[in-house]
Amino acid sequence: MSTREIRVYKDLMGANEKWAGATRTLLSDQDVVMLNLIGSPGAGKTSLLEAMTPHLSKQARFAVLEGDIETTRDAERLDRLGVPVSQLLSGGACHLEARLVNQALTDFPLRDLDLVFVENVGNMVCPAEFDIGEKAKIAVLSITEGEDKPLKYPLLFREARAVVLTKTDLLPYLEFDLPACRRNIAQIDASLPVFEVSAMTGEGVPAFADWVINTPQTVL
Ligand SMILES: Nc1nc2c(ncn2[C@@H]2O[C@H](COP(=O)(O)OP(=O)(O)OP(=O)(O)O)[C@@H](O)[C@H]2O)c(=O)[nH]1
Ligand SMILES: [Mg+2]
Repeated sequence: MSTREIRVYKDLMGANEKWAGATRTLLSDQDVVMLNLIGSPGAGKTSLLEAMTPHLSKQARFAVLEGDIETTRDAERLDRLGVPVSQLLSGGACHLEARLVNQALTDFPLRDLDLVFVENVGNMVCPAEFDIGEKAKIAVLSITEGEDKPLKYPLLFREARAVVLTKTDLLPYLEFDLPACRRNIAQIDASLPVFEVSAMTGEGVPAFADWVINTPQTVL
């Protein structure tokens, strides 16, 4: 009688949940809040972090974990501003997994930090499905992507605790319907705060940074 082998791989999400849980415990023990920025490639996530840095660094001690498929380019951008930063390479995956984030966090001096931002791999879909142990997910949507995106990719907007609408300096040049975009976001979750920002002009950046700093952890 011949035998045949069937390999079964399971519980991948379960393993991810365990690492996410370990991270949550690690961060709450050290009283550090971690925010997971999620948005399409080029939505302006790194630019938002760069623009927030002068304002945030006056009020909080923060570090950044940069998620990408390849290169250390984004980490280099934050490093140039003096922000403590590590680059996480996803190995081709479209999202960061909790284990990699946990490993990187254990190398940070968490005792000296109040906040950690994770810039997830540029993607509006996959990262929203994965818990990495963050306190809150933040949706980053640029106005160049179109006002219909919250309706077409609702999971991110269901999971997020806030939305940052980026590149508002381009509003005069686009047919982007801002009120419709706000209505579409509200259709997914009417309680979501929406911040309109331009990393280029700096408009709206302090308001979002203040929200990050002043929002009680219990609300996030
Ligand atoms: N006009 C304008 N352009 C912006 C703004 N923010 C970012 N950009 C431009 O958008 C492009 C992408 O910006 P990034 O900050 O690299 O976007 P990202 O979301 O970090 O991209 P990935 O990490 O590759 O997913 C760059 O050319 C930026 O200069 C903005 O507020 N206004
Ligand atoms: Mg980036």
